[in-house]
Amino acid sequence: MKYSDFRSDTVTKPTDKMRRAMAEAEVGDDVIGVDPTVQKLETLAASIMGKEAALFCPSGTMGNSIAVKTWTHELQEVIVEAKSHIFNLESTHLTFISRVTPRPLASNRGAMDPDEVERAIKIPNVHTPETTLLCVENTHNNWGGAVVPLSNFQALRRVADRHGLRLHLDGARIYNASAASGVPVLEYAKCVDSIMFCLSKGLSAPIGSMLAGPRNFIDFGRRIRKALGGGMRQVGIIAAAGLIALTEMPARLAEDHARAKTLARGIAGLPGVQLNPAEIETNIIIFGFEHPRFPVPAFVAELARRGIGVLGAPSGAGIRMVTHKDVDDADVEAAIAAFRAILAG
Ligand code: TLP
Repeated sequence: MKYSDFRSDTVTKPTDKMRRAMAEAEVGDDVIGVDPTVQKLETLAASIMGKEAALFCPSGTMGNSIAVKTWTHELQEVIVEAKSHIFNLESTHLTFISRVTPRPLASNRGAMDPDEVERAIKIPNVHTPETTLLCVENTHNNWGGAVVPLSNFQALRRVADRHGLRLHLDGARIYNASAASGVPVLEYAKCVDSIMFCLSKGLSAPIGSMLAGPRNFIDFGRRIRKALGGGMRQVGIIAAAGLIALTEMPARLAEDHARAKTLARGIAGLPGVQLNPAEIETNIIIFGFEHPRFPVPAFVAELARRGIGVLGAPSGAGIRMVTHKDVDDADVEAAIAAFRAILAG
């Protein structure tokens, strides 16, 4: 039986072209700074994002951790969005690595209210931490792949400038945001001091994320990456796939978004499924699921038994499904059929 894997776009396998490029990559010791393929990737990423420099990181998590560590120091506070990856899955890293306090703020589908952000900025005194960094996420994973509008970035930039805050973008899926909105990635990147984006999700590279920003930020970030154990040697072998991810894969993301819409329309309205297909903007579908016969884990297991991989949503009461290069129209049809067979029975 075929397994249709909707658990995440992180499951994408490298393309044949990536594998060939990996086999043939020119490499050197990147810790010494002599891997030509990594240098090519870092230069390209920096220029696409309009930043002075970029750093190849083993994961998005490490890219975000380096950014927070580099922009802050202890006794400081970071404003984060309440459902963001940085807050929900990385706040222990913020406290462990950077020793800063995350201050979560609610949002409208990932877009924080600039006035609320302004009110949350602390005037430092002997009692309180100083607010020095604001983090945003686009697309917003936990808000079901919602696209945060460029106008929100511009408004947050003005707030950050008024108060001397740095602005960091967790743009793990910034190319999905761009594909859905038509806004070039550079326009989002222009509004922020630093951006992390992943090559290993919808763009299908096997490993790797980029962190881009000012030269001195990246120089210090390179030291932090080494301190965290992320200094990698002949890693051009991985960067070679990243180059293809960056140059060739963004163009196909609209296909994933169209499939997510088809999938959402196909399962919305089935017993237990709480989903408004109109809210699906990109490749992530998160929906509430409540069914008298199937608690979420039982339903997830039943789908898996029928060859459909999904994950329980981070909130616990729902389910997440993600479309990507390695699921096609037949996988979407199979998923819809499995949902119908289980729930309509
Ligand atoms: N997201 C993963 C899981 O961690 C949930 C996924 O399957 O979606 N920022 C955002 C917005 C992310 O979604 C992720 C990973 C990261 C950062 C971390 O990237 P990695 O997994 O490369 O450390």
